Amino acid sequence: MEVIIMKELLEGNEKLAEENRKYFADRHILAVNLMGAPGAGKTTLISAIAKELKDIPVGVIEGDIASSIDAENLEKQGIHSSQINTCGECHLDSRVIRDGADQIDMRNAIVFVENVGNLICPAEFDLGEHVRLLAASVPEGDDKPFKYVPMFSYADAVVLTKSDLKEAVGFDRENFIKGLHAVSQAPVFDVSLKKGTEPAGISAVADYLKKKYEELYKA
Ligand SMILES: Nc1nc2c(ncn2[C@@H]2O[C@H](COP(=O)(O)OP(=O)(O)O)[C@@H](O)[C@H]2O)c(=O)[nH]1
Ligand SMILES: [Mg+2]
Repeated sequence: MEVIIMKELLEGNEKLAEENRKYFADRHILAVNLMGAPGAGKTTLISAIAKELKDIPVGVIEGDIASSIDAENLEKQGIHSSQINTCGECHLDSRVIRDGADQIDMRNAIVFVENVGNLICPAEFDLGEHVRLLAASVPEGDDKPFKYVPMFSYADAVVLTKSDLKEAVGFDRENFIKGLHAVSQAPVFDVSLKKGTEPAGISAVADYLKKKYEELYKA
């Protein structure tokens, strides 16, 4: 796999984001910027959504500071993926998204951008996406919407991942929702994708994205 290297912090990110939006529209692509902390379950989520979305192909532009582990794993599952290495930068920018999209070269598809894992920098960079999805995992704690306001207010929808761990870690969902509602009205999807168990809650996320896709391209 040829890994795309992100070389410099972007000037004119907004302009390139608009160009990406046009590029995606020309190809009938719904672009989803998936953000979240390292280990929140982003790659697991993409793979489960791809299985659920049987009639819409899914592609992935993977962003990591180093390695191509996620893209290689997704490719093994038959999910077309490209890998960007940001070389230490804590977010992706619009220019590399275009390179990643060219590499997977898809049409009539939902393309996820798995952003670099953290709850801070990605909320400052428009990539030309249509949907901003935040994976917030239960073990991170129910207080995170109070602490990471820019990220939680940036997201169009929140996937509460690792819901199977609620009891084990004493997660107070009401407090989480209180924090979220103070800054956002984004819908919340509770999902559990624990290895070796039946997936729970994933069809609602897939339906949400399918509806967004159809609103854009099948109206
Ligand atoms: N218990 C549990 N573990 C999960 C769930 N989703 C993901 N994981 C595990 O969490 C770890 C990190 O997942 P990954 O998808 O790589 O996270 P990423 O770094 O955000 O892409 C892996 O060991 C996954 O198997 C879940 O719903 N429940
Ligand atoms: Mg990942």
